[in-house]
Amino acid sequence: MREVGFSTRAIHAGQDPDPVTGAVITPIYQTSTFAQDGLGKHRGYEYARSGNPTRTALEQCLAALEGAKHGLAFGSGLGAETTLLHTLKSGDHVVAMDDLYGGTFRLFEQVFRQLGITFSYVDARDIRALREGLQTNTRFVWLETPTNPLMKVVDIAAVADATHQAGAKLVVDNTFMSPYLQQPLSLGADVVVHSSTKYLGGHSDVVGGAILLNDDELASQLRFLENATGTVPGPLDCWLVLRGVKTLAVRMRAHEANALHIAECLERHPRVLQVNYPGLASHPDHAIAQRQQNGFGGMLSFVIDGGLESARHALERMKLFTLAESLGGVESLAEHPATMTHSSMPIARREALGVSDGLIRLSVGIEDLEDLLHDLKHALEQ
Ligand code: P1T
Repeated sequence: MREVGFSTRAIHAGQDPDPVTGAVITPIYQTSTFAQDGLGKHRGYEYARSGNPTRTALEQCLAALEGAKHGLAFGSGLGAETTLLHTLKSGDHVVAMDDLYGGTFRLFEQVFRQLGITFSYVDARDIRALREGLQTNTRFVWLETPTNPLMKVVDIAAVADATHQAGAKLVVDNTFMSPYLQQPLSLGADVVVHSSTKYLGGHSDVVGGAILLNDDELASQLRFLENATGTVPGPLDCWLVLRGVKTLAVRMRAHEANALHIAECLERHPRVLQVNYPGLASHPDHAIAQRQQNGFGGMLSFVIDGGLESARHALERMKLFTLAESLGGVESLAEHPATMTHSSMPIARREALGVSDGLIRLSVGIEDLEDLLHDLKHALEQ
């Protein structure tokens, strides 16, 4: 069959008109249970923790977008990660990228470490360091790329090779790029994780997560665990993400156009010490970003001179950029990683990484560029 394009999949995959009523949009099956026709006879759904048609539509759509055989939707990004980590057992080891969402780090260190799973951290841009970090009991190598909040870009194909040679699986958190800008499975990753709260939903009105993969055995283990542990999303939330992904391509292009321009302006600003945006030629990972991504996205971070007080002043002066955690919505957000999204990381670790007090992270929305630039210029005045 002829393969259709990304937006066609986003709008139609898993979303045939409703067979009973002809409804063009997948209904929100707001029900906790499904009538059965007899003992052991049902129509594909029994109890809504185990499955719900709105969730099925979302899972099929997301799988089609990531080029995956299997898709699972979850109640949050961390719910997806939790379920994936439950496939490990005491004594297993995970090598993670050193720069990660603070909540993921907290899940590793404060929840799963207690269960006997060990975690170590490397800058996976350095393949030699990664190889040295792999152990005989390493089950997963776990990456974000670009990373949150420093926007480091990791070579997924090179890491996949090293990971597979060690007999482990590569997990890539693709939240910052979305499947429109990066498809990790096609680069050799084994599992893709998303916080669908972000670009997939796209409108800051839902919390959700997803896992996409090709491995049949791991997929069925995850389905079992999702049902057994209850990390499921509700039908309305699935529907909101489904609606969001229909416009993913146009939104990502708009986010990127604004972000690139803002990154260039910040780079020239006298109060800005450093800009982390992989679309800038000055970014140390620009070449690999160009090679493995279909664009550079809407996330960036920068360091303002004067540390915490300067960052506080700038963030409190922004009007269009709302001071808030999260990212990926049509509206622009700004946040302070050291005291907000990454506050659960020990200070020494944060400082060693470069998550400094002067670091500000922007999720550049799709408002009019001139208005965003005006807001930032005003915020950066002394
Ligand atoms: O918030 P939740 O849907 O549970 O997803 C967690 C998560 C996972 N992975 C990445 C890369 C993320 O950025 C997040 C959540 N991040 C934020 C809330 C934030 O402001 O960075």
